[in-house]
Amino acid sequence: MKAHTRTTFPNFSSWTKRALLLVLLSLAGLVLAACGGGAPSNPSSTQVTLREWAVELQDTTLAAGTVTFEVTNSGTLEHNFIIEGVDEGLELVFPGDTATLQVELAPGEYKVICSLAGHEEAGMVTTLVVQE
Ligand SMILES: [Cu+2]
Repeated sequence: MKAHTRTTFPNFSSWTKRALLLVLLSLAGLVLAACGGGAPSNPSSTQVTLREWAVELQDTTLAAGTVTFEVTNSGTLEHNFIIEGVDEGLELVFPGDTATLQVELAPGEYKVICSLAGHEEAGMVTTLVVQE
């Protein structure tokens, strides 16, 4: 009998703790959900370097979602930045300039090129992998 009265209150207390924990966990879940699926692991922006003759990606694998590319042309010729299968691109980046491009990326494998005549063939091509 004594043991019973001793356990009743602690049981209630641990139930309260469990309920509080559940509330905290679901709040944490809401915060995570508010950030959007996949997006939290993406950097706010990623660097790209264009030069003769390469397209260099700081991150070759990104999570799906909104990505801002900061594209610097460190070469001596004009270049552009095209992600095949994505509507937007940077038509012309002058030597020494940095341009930004914000795009919405769906999961998949993308060919990234400079589409100026002969540049892709000369080596300005790389692959970007976008994961779910
Ligand atoms: Cu080029």
